[in-house]
Amino acid sequence: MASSQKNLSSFDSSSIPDAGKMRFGVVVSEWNTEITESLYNGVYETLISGGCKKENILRKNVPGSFELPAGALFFAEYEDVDAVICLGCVIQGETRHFEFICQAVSNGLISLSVKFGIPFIFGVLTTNNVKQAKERSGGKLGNKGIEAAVTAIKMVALQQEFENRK
Ligand code: DLZ
Repeated sequence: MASSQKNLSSFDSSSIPDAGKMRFGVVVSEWNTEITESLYNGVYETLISGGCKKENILRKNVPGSFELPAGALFFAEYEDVDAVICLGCVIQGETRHFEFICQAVSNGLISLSVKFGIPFIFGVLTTNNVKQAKERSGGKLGNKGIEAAVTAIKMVALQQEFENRK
């Protein structure tokens, strides 16, 4: 289903694993801050309602989305976290910044997942305009922050499932 018709935040809350013993890093880009703050609120509320303790949600800001992989790397190197959620909003402009930033972030995060063996979640809106971004950060198409938090919880639970079978 195309995202224009789907509420990105619709999920079955009974299928979300308990996040009571999980610890998350959240990296938030300061570009398009109104949007990224809404994404963060979605992440925070979803982690808390999933059972995560306040003190186990560690937040750091970075100047723009291009810096998200570096911020995520610092979490992996210096903090004991189970997953890192990266939040940004890249809006198509008149230059080619858009494609370079989006590619760098997605490639950077997948490389980090492979290097550190923990989930790095891509909570970055890549839209044509501010209207589309607002619709996806608490508007009529839900909040991608919620989706990012649910994905993080599910991926940590999956990893723990494998580890518990050792
Ligand atoms: C420079 C730039 C531009 C043009 N657009 C965005 C954007 O829409 N969203 C975003 O998160 N960041 C943008 N940036 C900033 C870059 O991500 C980065 O912070 C700078 O290029 C410095 O490395």
